[in-house]
Amino acid sequence: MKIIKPEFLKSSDSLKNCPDLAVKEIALLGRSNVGKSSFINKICNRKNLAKTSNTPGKTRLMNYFLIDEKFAIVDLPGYGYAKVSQQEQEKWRKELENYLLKRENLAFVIQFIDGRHDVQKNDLMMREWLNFHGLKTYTIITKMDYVPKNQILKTVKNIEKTLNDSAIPFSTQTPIKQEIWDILEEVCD
Ligand SMILES: Nc1nc2c(ncn2[C@@H]2O[C@H](COP(=O)(O)OP(=O)(O)OP(=O)(O)O)[C@@H](O)[C@H]2O)c(=O)[nH]1
Ligand SMILES: [Mg+2]
Repeated sequence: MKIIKPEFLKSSDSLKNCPDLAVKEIALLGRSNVGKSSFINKICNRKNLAKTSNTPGKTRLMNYFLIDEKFAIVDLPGYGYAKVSQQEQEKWRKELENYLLKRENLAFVIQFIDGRHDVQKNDLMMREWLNFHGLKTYTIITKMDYVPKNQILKTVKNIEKTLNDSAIPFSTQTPIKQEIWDILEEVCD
């Protein structure tokens, strides 16, 4: 797969404001700052299609990207951003759950885990929730360029063990692995 025409479609604050689409969509889920927006830019080979930032909590809306008119990617707000008020976090959690449980276009979720750290408690809680509701989920480990070469295998194995799922390493600094394209292909038919 080679992405030729990626386009930003719209931002949505809730399920009811999500676009009417004729294609399926993939939702990107992970803690703030894990690299979800950077992932979109990398696979689309664009610098600023999705807004990235060193300041966590940049993405507060669900951002829709239409990829070659074949599928959509939804960049979801990162969880675990402490500076957002408790009340706002709770409101967003409800919107997110509503979206994940009811969005008909949703094919599967990709959960992003930061390769520099162990799986965090909120990552695990999120995964348990996804599993409980039977949502199909893939795992991608980000920022692998920070992980020393001799630690890569251990890092991947640790995360796989904690989540009880296979995980694909990823970095904005190195070529994209075929397994990632394989996942994206799945949503095209
Ligand atoms: N070195 C390196 N930096 C990365 C990688 N992925 C993301 N970053 C950096 O990490 C920071 C956060 O990346 P974002 O893509 O904005 O993270 P996000 O998950 O979209 O964050 P929110 O929108 O807050 O949920 C940015 O400064 C990125 O440049 C990576 O693979 N390697
Ligand atoms: Mg983002």
